[in-house]
Amino acid sequence: MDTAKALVADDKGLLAMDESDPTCNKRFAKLGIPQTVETRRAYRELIVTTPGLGESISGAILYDETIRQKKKDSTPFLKVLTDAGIIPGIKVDTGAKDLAAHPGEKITEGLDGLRDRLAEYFQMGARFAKWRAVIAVGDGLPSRSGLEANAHALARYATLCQEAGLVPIVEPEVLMDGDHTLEQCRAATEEVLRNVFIQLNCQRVLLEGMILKPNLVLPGLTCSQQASVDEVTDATVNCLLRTVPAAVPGIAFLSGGQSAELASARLNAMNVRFKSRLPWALAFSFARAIQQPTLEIWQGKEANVKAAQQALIHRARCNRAARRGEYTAAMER
Ligand code: 5MM
Repeated sequence: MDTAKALVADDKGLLAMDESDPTCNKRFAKLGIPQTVETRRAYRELIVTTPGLGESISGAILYDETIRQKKKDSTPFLKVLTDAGIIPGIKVDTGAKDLAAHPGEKITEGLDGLRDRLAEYFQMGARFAKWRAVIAVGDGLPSRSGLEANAHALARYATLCQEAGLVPIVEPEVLMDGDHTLEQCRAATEEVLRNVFIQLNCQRVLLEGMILKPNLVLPGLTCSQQASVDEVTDATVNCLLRTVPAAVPGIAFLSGGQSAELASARLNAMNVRFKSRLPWALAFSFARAIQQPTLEIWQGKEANVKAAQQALIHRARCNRAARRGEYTAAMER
């Protein structure tokens, strides 16, 4: 419970840097950065050594490769993070695979052997974990059985985490891909969250000792009718009020492919308009919306490290300001 509270304290948020090797390589490839263990390590060193990162970031989500890596001078990343006041976390799912007999739907794997892996990560110094379920919206999707299977896996993972002394970040992500409307996303997200909390209760998860990491309620990327910031924030907060128990200390949104600025603006609007009326903290746990500008500036070149770190700290500060309802477009100039 203390760790869960600390992850959303002081208007800070989480930095997701848990890209698996294939995802990290894909992002590198787009920018012409070599896809090697060393470039991935160097990029993660750039992130964890960013001066002042701990002023806006409470926790960093690592990946199995990254949690074992060190700076060039041999200091473990785990030590660098904890010295900066950042709580280390670890992604423990092993990825979303096709769900049998459910065309277009995925199930997240990784429960087999999880108890032993969690014990090892705890012993290494991790204090929270993350598992992501992926839900597509479309014709007949998500199916009831697809929803239930993913919610059940999230809940099994969450109880195992708490048994091991790790805070589970529970991430059911309704994807932005597709032409579905805001209303379809709202309906799917509400159904997903309802199922997730039913399963979390069934599996005896301590709600005070977890963090929810959901999507915002948004129209699909190719939907002809996009939504205003106020429409998105209304739909998102109302959906969460209907489904997330007040005992949960914090909700840390994923960015899901939104631009960095829009993710900050929407988080800000939610906090400006609703903060005083909400039982949980509304925070962030972004990957792309924090890292993308940094990656584009870095381009794999040592000479760009400082500028890339400045971009990272800027996004982290913008999102901390958004938690306070103090983010403005002027901050981007
Ligand atoms: C960093 O991306 C994570 C998933 O990585 P893999 O697909 O390679 O396993 C992902 O779980 C991430 O933590 C969340 O989706 C949040 O990232 P965004 O970019 O949506 O903020």
